[in-house]
Amino acid sequence: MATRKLDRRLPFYVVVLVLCTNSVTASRVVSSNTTHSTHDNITKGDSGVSCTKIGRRCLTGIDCVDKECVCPPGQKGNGEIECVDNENFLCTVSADPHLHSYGLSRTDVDLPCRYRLTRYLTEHRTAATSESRCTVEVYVTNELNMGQYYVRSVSISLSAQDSGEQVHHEFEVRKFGVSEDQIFNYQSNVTRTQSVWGSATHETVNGVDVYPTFDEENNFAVLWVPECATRIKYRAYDRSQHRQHQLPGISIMAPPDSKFLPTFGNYPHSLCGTFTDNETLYADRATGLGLFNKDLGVIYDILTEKASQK
Ligand SMILES: *[C@@H]1O[C@H](CO)[C@@H](O)[C@H](O)[C@H]1NC(C)=O
Ligand SMILES: *[C@@H]1O[C@H](CO)[C@@H](O)[C@H](O)[C@H]1NC(C)=O
Ligand SMILES: *[C@@H]1O[C@H](CO)[C@@H](O)[C@H](O)[C@H]1NC(C)=O
Ligand SMILES: CC(=O)N[C@H]1CO[C@H](CO)[C@@H](O)[C@@H]1O
Repeated sequence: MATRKLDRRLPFYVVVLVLCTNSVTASRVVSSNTTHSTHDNITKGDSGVSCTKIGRRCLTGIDCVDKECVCPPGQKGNGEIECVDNENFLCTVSADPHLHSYGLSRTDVDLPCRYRLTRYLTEHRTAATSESRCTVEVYVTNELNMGQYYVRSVSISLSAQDSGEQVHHEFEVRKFGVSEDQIFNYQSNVTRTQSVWGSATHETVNGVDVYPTFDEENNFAVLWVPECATRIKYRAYDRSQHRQHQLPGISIMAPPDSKFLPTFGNYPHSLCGTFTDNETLYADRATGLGLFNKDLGVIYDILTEKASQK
C-alpha cells in the first residue's frame, strides 16, 4: 500500500529531493582548539516485551497494557521509545516518520531532507555561576527505504557556557545508524571546541563532557547531558524489513526551564515548536498557508527553511 502511495506521488518526491539537496551548505569555522573523536558500537538487544498490534516491543522494564507500552506513573511518553518525568517535555520523530511536537501536535514528515527539530537555551545545572547557559540544537535527516521515510542521522550542537569558569564548550555530535536483521550499527562523531574568553585562563575545566553512549538492550545511541538536563536518543531503522519491531526514530527530552528563541526556536523554524504550542500547531499553520493538508504545511516549511544538507 505504501508503495502505491509512493508511485502516485513520485513526481512530487523527485522535485522535493532536488529542492532539498540543492540547498546551500553552510561552512563551519574550525578553531585551533577543536578535537574530533569517533565512537562506534554494534548493538543487538531484544528490548522489552512484544506488545503492540503490529508486534512492536516496549523498552525493557516497561509494561504492556492493552497492546500499548505504558510509561510508569509520574512519567509520560511512548513506552516503545522514551519515557520522561512528567515535568519534562518530549518531542519525537518515529516510525515512517511521525513527528510529535512538545505541544502534542502530530504530523508526518514525508521527505528526504535535513531539518531542524529544536533549538533552546536552558540553565547549566552545575555551573559556578547562575549566569551560565546551555544551548541545544538538533537536526535530523530522513532517507527513503522500501517506500517509507525514516530518520537516518541526527546532528546535535550543544554549547555550555560557564561564566564563572569563563569557559565555553561547543560540541557537534553526528550519529548515523543502520540496522539489518535487528543488528544495529552506530557511529557517532564528536567535534569538541573549547574556548576561553576574558583575561583569566584555567588549567582545569569543570565543564561538561559529551560522550555518546549506547543502550545495548534497547539499541539506542544516547546523548545524555545532565548539566543541561537534556537527553537525546536515536534508534536506527531496520533496512531489511518493513515491520520495525523496535520503533525507530529520535526522541528529545528538554527540561521545563528551556527557553525558545523567537527566530530559531519556534515553529516553523524548529519543527518541535515550543512548550506553549498545542495540538493544533501544524493544522493552524497549514490553514494559515492556505494548504488543505497539515503535512504539506510542514513540507513547505522545511523547504523554505533550506537547512544545510551536509
Ligand atoms: C558499546 O558501548 C558500551 C558502553 O556504552 C561499551 O561498554 C561497549 O564496549 C561498546 N561496544 C563496542 C562494540 O564498542
Ligand atoms: C566520522 O569521522 C570519520 C573520520 O574522520 C569519517 O570517516 C566518518 O565518515 C565520520 N562519520 C560521520 C557519521 O560523520
Ligand atoms: C491552540 O493555540 C492557538 C494559537 O496559540 C489558539 O489560537 C488555539 O485556540 C489553541 N487551540 C486549543 C484547542 O487550545
Ligand atoms: C581560545 C583558546 O582556548 N585558545 C587556546 C588554544 O590552544 C592553545 C594551545 O594548545 C592555547 O595557547 C590557546 O590559548
